[in-house]
Parts: sequence; structure tokens; C-alpha cells
Amino acid sequence: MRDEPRPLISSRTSPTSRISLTSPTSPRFWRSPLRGPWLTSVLGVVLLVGITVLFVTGLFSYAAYNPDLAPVNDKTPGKGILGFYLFAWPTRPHWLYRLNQGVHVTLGITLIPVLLAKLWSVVPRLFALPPARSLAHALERLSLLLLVGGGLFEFVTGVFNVQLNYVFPGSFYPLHFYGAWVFFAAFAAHALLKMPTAARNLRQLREERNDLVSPNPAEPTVSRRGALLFVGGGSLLLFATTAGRSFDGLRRTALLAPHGGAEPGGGPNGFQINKRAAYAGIRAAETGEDAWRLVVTGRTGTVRLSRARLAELPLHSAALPIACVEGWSTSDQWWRGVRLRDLAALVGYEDDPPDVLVESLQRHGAFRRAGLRANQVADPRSLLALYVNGEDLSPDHGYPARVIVPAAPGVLNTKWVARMTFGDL
Ligand SMILES: Nc1nc2c(c(=O)[nH]1)N[C@H]1C(S)=C(S)[C@@H](COP(=O)(O)O)O[C@H]1N2
Ligand SMILES: [Mo]
Repeated sequence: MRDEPRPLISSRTSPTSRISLTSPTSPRFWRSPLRGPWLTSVLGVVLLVGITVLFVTGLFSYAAYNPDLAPVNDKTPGKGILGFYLFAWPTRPHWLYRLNQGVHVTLGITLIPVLLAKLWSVVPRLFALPPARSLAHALERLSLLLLVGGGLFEFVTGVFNVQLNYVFPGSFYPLHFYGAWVFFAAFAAHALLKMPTAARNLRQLREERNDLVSPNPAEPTVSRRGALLFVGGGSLLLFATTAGRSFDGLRRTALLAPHGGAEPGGGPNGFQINKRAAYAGIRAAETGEDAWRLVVTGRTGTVRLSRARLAELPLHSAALPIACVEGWSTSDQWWRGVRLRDLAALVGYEDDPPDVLVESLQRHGAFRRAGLRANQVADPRSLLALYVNGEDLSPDHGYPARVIVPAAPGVLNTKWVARMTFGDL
């Protein structure tokens, strides 16, 4: 069968239609027969669910940092009413942050193909002319700018922090936090406005034609379902090469993620490390038995304890994971050390442990100090650990002593602890 000569070909000769064919502001420029209300609606519904989960787990993740507890924890001091929902992050279940952050990061990475496909499906509208037909239309387009810009911004900052965390010198938190509010406000407005249309498009067997349907479609090279499978396959591939970094046995499958691949070493201290002692500038001379003293201050004054003295105090064990904001985590490790609440009791807080400010030997870096809340100090599994998995802590895991708190983000598990100050923060 021979092809009919198509009007498109013949109209090429006219200069006006050539302009309209080569300019993205013309609807005829966009030729994919896949674009239309159905595809956009399916992708939109997936994102509606997925991005809502990202927003909620993001808010939880932020609360888990205790930003309202002390200025040292607060990377966003200008947050104002955006901190309205903050609460005392609980200590149980002990895998709470591990789950929250694993879902946040893995789901975010998995949704990238869906986000890109969604943007692709509506891209003609980004170029549509005139820029605004009315004030309402102008406002709608402005909100779309916040939506698209904000969405890309959140995904890009998130991926950068996870993949190349050395690129962000601590500014990631305010960027991702304020960006999330701008993006989610635009997203919620957009979802509310479009929900009825999306529901209609998905219910109807024959779809309505709208401005997304190309007036000038090219031959299809793949079906609509095939395109969806392609997007879903991309998501599945990202999921399969990311999720493993939250599970010891599967870490080798996390090909795309830092902290994927193999464990950094063998033996009791062989589990994942965030910043190494050398990177943090910790010298062996300051951690030796003669040099290092833990300085504990509270209601009744200050006590200084050598590591040997600490090891003579009642020791307790707890099986707890390390779970980083970047989404990777370890399985439960067996930590052994002195209960934080026993250290509080040493300096005058026998039965009402208060907050504590923990400071590291480390002199520079955003994570050298952290405030812990009274509920975290009170938990009997919260330890100043001296040992892990039956051995002394290794230098990289925080020797001579490090904090470990159930359900807390890794950032609060300060390594190379030098000083603990108990009292309301
Ligand atoms: N002093 C200090 N403690 C620190 C950090 C740091 O940079 N400096 N990083 C924190 C972060 S972000 C994490 S995820 C955990 C990682 O602990 P690990 O290296 O023992 O796995 O340590 C925390 N404790
Ligand atoms: Mo971390």
C-alpha cells in the first residue's frame, strides 16, 4: 500500500506553515500521537500519590532532626510558621527513621522517570501562545512555572545530596526545605484544580480531545500502553538499583547509589561509614587513653572521665541501625556502652533526664555537634557506645565513644564525642 501524500508535506512549501512547524509555540510542532489527556492523567495520578508520600516523609525527616530543639540542630532558622507541625521525634519503633528515609529517597529516585514523562506529556503547553489570555490564565501559568520549576528543583537537589553529598556544604537543608513548601503548595493547588479532569479522562473509554492531542500526529512507533510500560520499566530499574542500599544482604544490587556496592570492610566494624576519621580531621594523638577525656557537665558541675573509667560504669547493649538522611542504612548493629540517662545521673539528673548537647572532637563541619531531646536521653537504649558488635569502635565509627539513639537520623549519632552538656536546650 502506498502512502497518501499528507497535507503536512505539501504545506511545507508555504513559508507561514514552515514557521509553525519548526516553532515549538505552534501546536503542529508537537507530533507525538501519544500525547493526550489519558496519558497525562495516568501519570498525574501516580505523581499525586507518590509526591504526597514524598512530602509527608520529608516533613517527618525534617522533624527527626530536632530543628526546634536547639540552634545547633537548626539549618533553617528562618522557617517561621513552616515549623508549626514539629514534634518530639519518638524513639520507637527503633527502625522508624530507617523506614521513613528509605521510603523518601528510594521513592524519589523511582519517580524520576514518571516526573520526566509527565513533563514531556504536557510540554506543548509550556510554549503555548499567547502567554496569557486573561488574568486567571496568567496566574495559572505562573503557578505552573512554580510547579514545574519547584518539582525539578526538589528532585535535582535531592539527587545531588544523595549522590554527591560533598557538593552540598550544608546548604542542602534550607534549599530542599523551602523548595518543598513552594513546590508542594503549587502541587496541591494544581492537583485540586485538575482532579475532576483527570478523573473524567480516566473513566471515559474514548478520551476527549484537548490541546495536548497533536493536530498533526506522526505515525505511532509505540502504543500508549507501551510508552507507559517503558516509563514503568525505567522506574523499576531505578528502584532495583537503589533500594538495596538500605539492606545489608542486598547492598551489592545498589549499583547506582553511593553506599551501595560492597560493605567498606569486613569484621565487626565493617559496616557503612559516612565521614571517615581522617576526613573529619581526627588524629590518633587526641583519642589515645592518656589524651582523651569525656567532659560531662550538668546541674552539679563537671566530671571528666577517661575511656577506662567509662568502661567501668554499668554497660548496656542495644541493637540499632545507622540510618542516614541520604537514604542508606545498615541493619541493626550491637552497640555497647553507657546509657545517656546514666551519664545525666552523674551530673545531677537522677530521675528526670533533660536534653543534652553533644560535641565532637571534630573542629569543623556541620555535624560536629547535635542536640538530643529529653525523650531520647531517657530511652534505655540510647547509649554513649564504646563497643560495636563485640569490639572497640573503629576510628571511623567514632572511637573512643559515639552516641547511638534509637529511631534517630544518623546526623544525631555524633562520633568522636568529647563533651556532653545536660540541661534544657
Ligand atoms: N562528629 C561527627 N559525627 C557524625 C558525623 C560527622 O560528620 N561528624 N556524621 C553523622 C552522619 S550524617 C551519619 S549518617 C552517621 C554515620 O555513622 P557511621 O559512619 O558510623 O556509619 O554519623 C554521624 N555522626
Ligand atoms: Mo548521615
